[in-house]
Amino acid sequence: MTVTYTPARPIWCAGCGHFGVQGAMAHAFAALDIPPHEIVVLAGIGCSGTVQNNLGTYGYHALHGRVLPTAAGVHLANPRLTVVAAGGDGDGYAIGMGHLVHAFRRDLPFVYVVMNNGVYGLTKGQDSPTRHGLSGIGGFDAIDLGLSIPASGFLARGFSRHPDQLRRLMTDAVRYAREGRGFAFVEVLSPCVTYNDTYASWEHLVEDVDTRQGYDPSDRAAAFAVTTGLAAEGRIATGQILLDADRSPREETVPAAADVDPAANAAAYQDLLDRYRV
Ligand SMILES: Cc1ncc(C[n+]2csc(CCOP(=O)(O)OP(=O)(O)O)c2C)c(N)n1
Ligand code: SF4
Ligand SMILES: [Mg+2]
Repeated sequence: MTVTYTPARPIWCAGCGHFGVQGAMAHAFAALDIPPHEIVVLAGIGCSGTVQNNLGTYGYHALHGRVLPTAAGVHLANPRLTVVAAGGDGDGYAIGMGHLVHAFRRDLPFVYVVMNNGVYGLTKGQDSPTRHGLSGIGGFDAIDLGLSIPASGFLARGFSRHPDQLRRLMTDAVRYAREGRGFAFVEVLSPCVTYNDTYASWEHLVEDVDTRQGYDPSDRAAAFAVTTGLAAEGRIATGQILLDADRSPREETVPAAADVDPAANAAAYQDLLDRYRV
């Protein structure tokens, strides 16, 4: 089956890193030959929060910071869908931060892509939780948070300037979630050329752990030592940082078909309506 994904007209500034993220998503969907009607891309609020408009899949624009619970709801309502949540560092790590802890902990099988540019691009460049110092990054690190939660099984970081690496990571993430293995988290260093142009500085700071001799992404403690060690040198780990490749699909997270059948749940639904109407 040949599937083509034709973007609409993105509203981003020329050179914005988010173009690379969109390209990697479209590449992953095509490489895995997923029919567009089986994919839902949800996004939060921000420049990053418009990516779903540019893909020929189902799309949903969530409330600011609430893309993760919304994506979880989509997955639970129809586990056969491939669900990709996306958003910015402001959306995901500031107002939406609490949900990220539960997404790692709960480990539902969908993808979450965070476009990290160190700023709130849409509202003209205020600092996000990840921004620190002149390098434009070095504050909060979501990969380290993910490593600290034992339920996490897929943690990766790419860079919009390195499209081959990003396409590979995105494809692996979508495959992992589509196979029902668990939550696949991909952070993308995605520079904001207008308010925090970090293409050049990040180019010198990133190190792809996949090219490190002996790096084992199934070793959580070693991964943590590498990411924090690089951070202590002011550098940024990219690549497949954690992968629990043996994790099999977790059937217990998928509700039985009857659970999402509106007819079977009509009485409970009516009860909910009655309770919240007053
Ligand atoms: C409830 C609420 N609070 C604040 C805002 C203002 N606001 C819009 S986008 C945004 C942050 C965007 O930053 P980020 O998620 O990093 O996306 P980027 O634009 O950098 O891609 C904020 C604070 C809002 N829209 N809604
Ligand atoms: S303001 Fe920044 S994040 Fe927003 S579209 Fe422009 S370059 Fe991208
Ligand atoms: Mg941002």
